[in-house]
Amino acid sequence: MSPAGAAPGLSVRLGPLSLKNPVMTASGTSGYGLELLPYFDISRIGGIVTKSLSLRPREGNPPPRLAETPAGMLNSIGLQNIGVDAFIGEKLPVLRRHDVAVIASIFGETTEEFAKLAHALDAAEGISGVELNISCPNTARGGIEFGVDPEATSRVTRAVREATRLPVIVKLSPNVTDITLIARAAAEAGADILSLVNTFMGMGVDAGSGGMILSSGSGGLSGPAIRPMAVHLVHRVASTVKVPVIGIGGIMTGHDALEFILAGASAVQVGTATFTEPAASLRILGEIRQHCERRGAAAISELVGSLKRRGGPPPAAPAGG
Ligand code: RRO
Repeated sequence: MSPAGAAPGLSVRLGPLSLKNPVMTASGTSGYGLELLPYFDISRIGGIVTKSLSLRPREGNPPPRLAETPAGMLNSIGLQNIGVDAFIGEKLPVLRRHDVAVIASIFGETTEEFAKLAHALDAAEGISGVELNISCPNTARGGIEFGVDPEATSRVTRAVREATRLPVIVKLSPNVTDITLIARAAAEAGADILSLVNTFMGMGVDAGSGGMILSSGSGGLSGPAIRPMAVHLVHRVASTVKVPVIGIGGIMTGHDALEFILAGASAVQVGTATFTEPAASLRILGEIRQHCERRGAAAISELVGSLKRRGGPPPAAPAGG
């Protein structure tokens, strides 16, 4: 309990990664973080996760590659990005002027490419960690190919672990039969932190024209529509592995963020909300602070995993998917 009137402690520790507060932006939802500067002071949030970076620039998929859905959004961007060298040379020097943890999301088509990316970022000043995107649903090679297979997850995590001293976050896909198998594989191979979930595979059909809505057919579904599924998966993973977990999936309010934190997440990432409200992450941080004050919690860390079963003891890890 906090002494009356004392501000709650919002800093969080995720293994080797310390953040001033638990709210980050999610990869792919605000470019390289600089896009947010016209809207708010990015040094007030816990961290920025960049769009996934590849060794060479990528143009991504042809339009249409974004579509609204009931309570969410489908995307098939196809990993458009400027490439790691341009990020380090052009974006990072500007980001470094802001006191915010920068997490570089990385994407490779092979294990070797992931390791090269991690190595390049290790040498760059101003990076607080790397997030391995082994869960992109929108590419023919790499991405989700790793994230659906415990052995491939293990191989790529180990290779990155050996290539960098930076904290290693592995971002998991929900498009698997048993996410705990992938989570265990990543943790045992040296992941410091797990983040989950990336988007769920989805598809939109325009019944009027009889065509597909996205140029690629299927894409990734995000937004409030996926939140209960994401909270469930975060709870399963946090109950299974010892490494800290970052919760992602349709967080629009502080209350939504608390769902993930009570279910076991030490921090959260805000994604789709940013498309309609660029400063959503900062507002959500304020709402988390108010929630702690109302509950009399001295620190947000007190609430991590504090979920209680209605009328009974705290729940054990559920069996099965
Ligand atoms: O760029 C994308 O299409 C994309 C990526 Br890399 C990802 O990880 N998740 C997603 O929904 N879209």
